[in-house]
Amino acid sequence: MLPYLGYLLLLLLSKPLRAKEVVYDFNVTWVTANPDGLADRKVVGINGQWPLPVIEVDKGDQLVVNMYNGLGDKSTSIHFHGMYQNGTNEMDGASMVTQCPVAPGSSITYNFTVNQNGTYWYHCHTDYCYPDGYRQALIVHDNNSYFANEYEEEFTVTLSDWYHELAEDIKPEFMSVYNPTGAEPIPNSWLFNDTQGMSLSVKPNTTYLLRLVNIAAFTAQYFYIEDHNFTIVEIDGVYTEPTEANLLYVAVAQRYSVLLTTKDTADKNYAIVTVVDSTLLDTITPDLQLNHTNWLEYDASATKPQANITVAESSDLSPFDDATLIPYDHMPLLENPTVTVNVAVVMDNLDNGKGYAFLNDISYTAPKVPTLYSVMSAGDLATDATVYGDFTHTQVVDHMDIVEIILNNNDTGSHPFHLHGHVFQVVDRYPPYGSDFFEFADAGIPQPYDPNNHSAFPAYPPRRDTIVVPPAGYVVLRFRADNPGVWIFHCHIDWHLMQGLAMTFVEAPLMIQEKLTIPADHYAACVASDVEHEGNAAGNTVDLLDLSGQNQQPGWIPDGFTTRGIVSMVFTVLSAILGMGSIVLYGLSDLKHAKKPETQAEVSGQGVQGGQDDEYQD
Ligand SMILES: *[C@@H]1O[C@H](CO)[C@@H](O)[C@H](O)[C@H]1NC(C)=O
Ligand SMILES: *[C@@H]1O[C@H](CO)[C@@H](O)[C@H](O)[C@H]1NC(C)=O
Ligand SMILES: *[C@@H]1O[C@H](CO)[C@@H](O)[C@H](O)[C@H]1NC(C)=O
Ligand SMILES: *[C@@H]1O[C@H](CO)[C@@H](O)[C@H](O)[C@H]1NC(C)=O
Ligand SMILES: *[C@@H]1O[C@H](CO)[C@@H](O)[C@H](O)[C@H]1NC(C)=O
Ligand SMILES: *[C@@H]1O[C@H](CO)[C@@H](O)[C@H](O)[C@H]1NC(C)=O
Ligand SMILES: *[C@@H]1O[C@H](CO)[C@@H](O)[C@H](O)[C@H]1NC(C)=O
Ligand SMILES: *[C@@H]1O[C@H](CO)[C@@H](O)[C@H](O)[C@H]1NC(C)=O
Ligand SMILES: *[C@@H]1O[C@H](CO)[C@@H](O)[C@H](O)[C@H]1NC(C)=O
Ligand SMILES: *[C@@H]1O[C@H](CO)[C@@H](O)[C@H](O)[C@H]1NC(C)=O
Ligand SMILES: *[C@@H]1O[C@H](CO)[C@@H](O)[C@H](O)[C@H]1NC(C)=O
Ligand SMILES: *[C@@H]1O[C@H](CO)[C@@H](O)[C@H](O)[C@H]1NC(C)=O
Ligand SMILES: [Cu+2]
Repeated sequence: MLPYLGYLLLLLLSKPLRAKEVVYDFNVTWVTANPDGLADRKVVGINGQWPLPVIEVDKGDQLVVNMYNGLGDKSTSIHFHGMYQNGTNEMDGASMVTQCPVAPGSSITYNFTVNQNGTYWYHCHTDYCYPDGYRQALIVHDNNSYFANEYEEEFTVTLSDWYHELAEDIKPEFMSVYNPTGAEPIPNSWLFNDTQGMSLSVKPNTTYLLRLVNIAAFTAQYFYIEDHNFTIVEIDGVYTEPTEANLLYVAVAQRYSVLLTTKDTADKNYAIVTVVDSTLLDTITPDLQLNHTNWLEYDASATKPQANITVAESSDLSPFDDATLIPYDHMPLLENPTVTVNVAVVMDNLDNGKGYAFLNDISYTAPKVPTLYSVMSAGDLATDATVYGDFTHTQVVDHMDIVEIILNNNDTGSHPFHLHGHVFQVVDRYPPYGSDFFEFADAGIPQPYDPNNHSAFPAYPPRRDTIVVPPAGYVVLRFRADNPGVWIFHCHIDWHLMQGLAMTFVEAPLMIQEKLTIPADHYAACVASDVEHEGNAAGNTVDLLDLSGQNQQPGWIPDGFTTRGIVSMVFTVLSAILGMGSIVLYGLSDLKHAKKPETQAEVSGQGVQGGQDDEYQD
């Protein structure tokens, strides 16, 4: 009797509940690819392949990734975007935040439990290596989702932009005195699941789950399917009330899962249309193909016509407003904040003439010791933000604090902000999605959030891990500090992160010390990279409050000079030196002509910056 009961119990429990260990061995090396058919280029491959493998696990699984850096010339790491890393902060993969860069010839193992559902991705988070192809989807299957029985098959599709040059070769032209306005590098092309002109083969009268992931370095894209509506069921790993839509705006790092029901008849193929948000681009050369057609293929023998595009950049056709979605679990608005972080996005020049990005007056500059390792070695002082240095922009919060981030945008560009380790509630956004969202509202005059005069907060705010803060507008976000760890909050446009658009949350540092053990191979990566893994942000292990020698952002332009003034002065001098009448300031294609060996001053300027734009940031 008893053994029989035991057997029954085992039968009942083992099938749905047994979590397994899913192991991936990644040998990361350079390979050659040409996904847009325009140029062969060096890309980061895994086990000799590119596109990279999609990581797939079931909810509850233990995911183990053994990574060997076989690149030979470049450090690397992996961030599992959207994974909470609850209890495993050391596995978050952000170089100089939670680990050291993994040097060529070194290995590291990531090992964590995936206790969440939905659509995610993984990407390199050391220097700026993910635009070089080191990014791919990560799917967490969940047979218990409320829509699990509503679809027959699923598709995962990535959207991305594509550069023909290595990010490290683009960088010197972007972070340059020749580009004082910080005009972002213009991609050469755009990809749909790492290719172009793809067909998704479907049967009529069938429902599919389509997972969309924007894995681009820079640009958002609009997405729609001709003559088809679909139902949003997930954003960034959070199930939503099923919500019908026909046009999505997918910013960098965001994910949408939609249910798509095909038509009853199969006589025709339909265009799947993507349109680049061209308001992000400073220059649009005539050769750029900004909108693309892929197909929902009902009949392989029928024609595949190019789409008749119905969305223009500032058309009155508005994308679905993600700020209005309701999480399926109806988690209510978090209570009033116990900590408020009020920061504004600012783009400005520093005294080396280059363009930087700031939250208030700090341009994130990587510390000499990964912030998590400073937590581990700071004892009781770990609660003092001083330890983490002046340029990591660290906010220390207590366990279970309700944190409210008021993110004002004093810039005229939009920015997709991402928080590691959490999803946040989107409690307010201005302006709301609409015709003037991407153009800037209010004539581009920043409208800061007023805590005493704002629109009513939703009862069940949408939660996600990446949100677009509109030009000259704001977002207000809330999260509960229920995940001890060091979590970076940053703009996911990789060029803006390079310019310093990031800050750090150190959440419950004393609990981190209690609960975490840094694996030996993680510390060994520091030794191999010659990066210190003890002490404060300056590597001081004796006096943790002495930050002398810390990495710093370059100096401010002296009082009495305006940015415009100094930039035009620099250019006057340069024009004279170079014997040029004028230099066109926008677009890298123009900058190429102006590219010159850096002057002595430039070189030493970079030296002072240290971690800022040379090392260890994504
Ligand atoms: C990684 O791949 C390269 C190129 O195929 C090979 O030479 C190297 O031995 C591999 N290393 C490991 C650790 O698998
Ligand atoms: C991964 O971590 C789990 C839990 O700590 C442990 O049981 C397991 O042995 C680890 N696996 C590997 C391959 O390190
Ligand atoms: C989920 O369902 C699919 C399809 O029915 C099946 O192949 C898979 O094994 C199931 N996964 C789990 C963890 O039960
Ligand atoms: C994850 O899946 C479970 C079971 O399907 C569900 O109850 C839970 O709400 C989901 N989590 C989120 C954040 O949507
Ligand atoms: C997209 O690309 C990945 C990686 O090559 C592949 O696993 C996946 O099946 C592709 N998606 C579709 C819909 O073909
Ligand atoms: C899509 O939804 C709109 C508005 O709800 C509706 O007017 C239209 O007929 C729908 N289109 C299709 C193809 O179902
Ligand atoms: C489509 O599928 C539904 C449900 O499977 C079925 O009731 C309906 O008759 C089908 N319609 C056609 C035209 O095949
Ligand atoms: C689509 O792209 C073509 C060529 O890039 C351009 O001429 C056209 O204006 C674009 N249409 C829209 C709606 O963006
Ligand atoms: C494209 O769409 C417009 C607006 O709906 C329509 O007037 C035009 O005839 C269409 N062109 C083609 C080639 O279908
Ligand atoms: C952002 O703009 C607002 C409104 O113009 C201004 O009050 C605030 O000082 C600016 N913030 C920063 C950091 O420049
Ligand atoms: C509150 O905000 C609205 C919209 O921004 C504005 O029109 C109104 O004047 C503000 N009211 C007060 C009292 O500031
Ligand atoms: C982390 O796990 C704890 C329970 O161990 C839970 O209370 C908390 O909500 C989790 N936080 C996140 C962000 O997953
Ligand atoms: Cu940005």
